Amino acid sequence: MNSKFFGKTKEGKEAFLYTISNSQGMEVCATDFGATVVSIFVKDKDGNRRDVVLGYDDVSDYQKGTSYFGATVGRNCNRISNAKVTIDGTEYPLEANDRGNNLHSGSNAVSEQIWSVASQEENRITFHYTSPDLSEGFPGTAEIDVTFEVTEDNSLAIHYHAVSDKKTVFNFTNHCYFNLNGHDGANVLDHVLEIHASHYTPVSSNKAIPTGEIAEVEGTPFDFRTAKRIGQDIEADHEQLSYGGGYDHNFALDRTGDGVEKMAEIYSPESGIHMDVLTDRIGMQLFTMNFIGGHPGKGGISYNGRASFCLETQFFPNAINEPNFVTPLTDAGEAFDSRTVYHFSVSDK
Ligand code: G6D
Repeated sequence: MNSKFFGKTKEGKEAFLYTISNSQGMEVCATDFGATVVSIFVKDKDGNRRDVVLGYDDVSDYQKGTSYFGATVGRNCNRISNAKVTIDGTEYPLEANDRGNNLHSGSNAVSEQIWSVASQEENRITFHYTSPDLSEGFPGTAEIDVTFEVTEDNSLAIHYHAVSDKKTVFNFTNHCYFNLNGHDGANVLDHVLEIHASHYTPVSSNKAIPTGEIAEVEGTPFDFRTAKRIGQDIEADHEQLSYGGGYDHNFALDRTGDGVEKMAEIYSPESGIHMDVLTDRIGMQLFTMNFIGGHPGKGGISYNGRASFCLETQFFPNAINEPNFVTPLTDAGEAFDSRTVYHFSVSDK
C-alpha cells in the first residue's frame, strides 16, 4: 500500500493517489477525490501489464472532467427526471444539471469531494465521506464508506456501505471506463460482451429517462444473452440506439437470488484479458462512451468515441420517480450495503 501526491483541486485542497495490490501483480490506484479508480493494472495473455481504465494524471483534470472517469457516483447514480424527488410526501428539489433532469446527483455530489481514508492495507483501502443533509438535495446526513480490495484471484471488489439519519436515496455505482486492450486502446468494438439480462429499460428520448417499461431484449440490438462483439449491432437502425448515440441503457439483470452473482463477462481477443462482473444489484448500465472528438487523458492519450465501455451496477435509472421500478430508498438508520466485483483473468478464446 503506498500513496503519492496527486495535485490540488481548484479550491486548493491536496489530493492523493493510493496504490493497492495482490501478490499476482494486479494493482489498483485510487484517489481520495471522489473515491475514484484511476488505474487497474492486470496482465495480458503474454504476461504484459496493461492499465485497463481511462483516466487522468492529476486531480485537476478529474475535477474539470465531465465523464466521471472511475468515480464513485452517488448518492444517486444515473438520472432523476425533472430534478426532484418526493419522499414521504415531502418534495426535494435537485440540481437540474442535465437538460432539466438530475444526472449523477449534480455538481456537489460525492464524486466531487475529497474523501478521508478510513483504513488502508496492502490490498485494501476504505474511503469515507460524510454527506451533509441536503448537500445534493437529498435528505439526511449520510456516513458513506467505499472499500476497494484487490483479491488474490485478481478481482477488484467494491463494497459500498452507507447510513443516513433520515430516509434517503442511496444508489451508488462506480463509473470505470474500461478498455481491455489498455486505456490507450483504439476502441472497444471488438470486445466480446455477454450480459445476463432478458430485459432492459428503454428511454423516452435522447434525455435518457426510462419510459417505465421493462422490455424484452429478444430481437433487438440489446440482446447480449449470447456473447457478441460490442460493435456487432451498435450502428443498427433502432430508436433506442439513436437516442443514446449507441448503448447508454440500463439492463434488468436476470438474477436468481439476492447475493453477488455473475451478470456479465467481456473479453478482448487482442489482449486475451477477460473481465467478469459480479454484483448484488438488479440493474446495470452499459455505456459505450458515445462521445465524439478527442478527450485528453492519461499520458497525453486522446480518448475518442467508443474508446471504452462502462458497466455501472445500480438500481434502475429514475427508480425513485418510477412506481414500476424497485425503489432506491433506504430508511433512516438502516444500512445500504452493496457489493460489485470486477474479476480479471486471461483467456485465449
Ligand atoms: C452521458 O448518458 C451518459 C451517462 O450515462 C454517463 O454517465 C455520462 O455521460 C458521463 O451523460
